[in-house]
Amino acid sequence: MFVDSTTLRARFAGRLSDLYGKEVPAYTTLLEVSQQVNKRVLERDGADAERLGSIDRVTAERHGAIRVGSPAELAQVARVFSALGMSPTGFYDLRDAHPRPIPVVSTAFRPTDRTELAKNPFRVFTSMLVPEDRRFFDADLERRLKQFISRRRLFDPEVLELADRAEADGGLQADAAGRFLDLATASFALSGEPVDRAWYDELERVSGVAADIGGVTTTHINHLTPRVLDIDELYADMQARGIEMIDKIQGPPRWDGPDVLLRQTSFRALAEPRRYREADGSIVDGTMRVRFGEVEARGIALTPAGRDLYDKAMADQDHWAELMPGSEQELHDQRLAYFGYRVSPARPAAAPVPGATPYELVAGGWIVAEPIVYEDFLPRSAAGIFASNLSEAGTMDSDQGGAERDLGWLAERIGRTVHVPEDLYLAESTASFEAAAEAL
Ligand code: OOG
Ligand code: NI
Repeated sequence: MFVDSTTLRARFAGRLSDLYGKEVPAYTTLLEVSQQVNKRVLERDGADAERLGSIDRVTAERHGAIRVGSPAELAQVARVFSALGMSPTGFYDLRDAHPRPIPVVSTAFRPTDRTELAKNPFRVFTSMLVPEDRRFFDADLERRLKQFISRRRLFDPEVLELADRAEADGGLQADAAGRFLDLATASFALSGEPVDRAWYDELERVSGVAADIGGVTTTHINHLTPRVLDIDELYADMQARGIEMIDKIQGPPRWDGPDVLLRQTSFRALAEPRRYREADGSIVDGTMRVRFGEVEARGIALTPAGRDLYDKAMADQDHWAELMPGSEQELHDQRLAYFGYRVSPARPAAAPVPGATPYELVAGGWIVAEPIVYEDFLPRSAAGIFASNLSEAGTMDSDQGGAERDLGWLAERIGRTVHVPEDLYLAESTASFEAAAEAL
């Protein structure tokens, strides 16, 4: 039997969730609490609860985070995720992030098509170290880091070969699919390989994230994040269960208006057992505390104008409710958020004037606007999540030059298109409007 890329993606997300639950037990608690919260919100709000995605989608929804060391490694990650119908989308530069700079640039692998997102929206935030950035790494450390990274192997050649086949054929036959899922999942497990203590510590003095990436010989899933419909309620429930959360929810304050973009929060996972190789060559048991639990609530995707307003309102959170429009209708009419369109069942009998805009057709009652959910990430939130889960401050010399990186650079280095999120939302909005206008 043939297993298509959509099914591969759903199965992979499930496998990873099982793996992470075994490795980080608090994640299983988080899943339980998320599902309870979602059930309560569905009972409380009825159809409104599903306005930004069906309960089936939201229940299965996860994002993972992984970290790699070089463009070559990122290109391999892209092959694996491509087999699952996930493409690199967005570019995030965390190096000038507040409150703490992180020496990585990132993208997210995700499905880009609405129907694929509805079937399974699994996405993976993927960060790549920038050893060339002199603010963090001097020339000698850059050289040693690159050498270390170029010598390791994150993926078995077989998994890459199967991934290429799945990408070319849109899936794999059952046996190959099973093998691919086994190998791909195992690639993201925490390794039992001893960690070179001196090397890890040297990198950790620069940045905990640099050590997590370049101080070990494998990559691993750093966190796996479920989606909840009421993140304030989840936060309170987790605390009531004795799990210590970070001190706030990243993103806009709780309010009565529409949810926009993303709100996230997290807790630090317990230290996990890890073996170390000491300077004298001896192997000792120790622990490492790098992974965590995160949860998120998603809102409407904002246009660039909406994003500017969001940034202003975030900088002045006490006045959030005065700055942000309090209804979806206003977000739509002021072109601050992205909407899809469908023909209104209650439309007037008379046909609209040809060439009418979405705004005119909505105002005249011919079509209805429905919010498009934000499928991406936020540098501000990402930086907050990174920072809140690091123990050491790290060191940075801001007098040194950074290395220029942007979406085009990333695309070229991995040999693939990196999608621009706003382009995808706009294309979706336009296509749904054209289909609705056509149907009228
Ligand atoms: C990624 C942090 C960013 C998010 O949800 O914004 C992130 C990481 O810790 O590797 O996952
Ligand atoms: Ni995350």
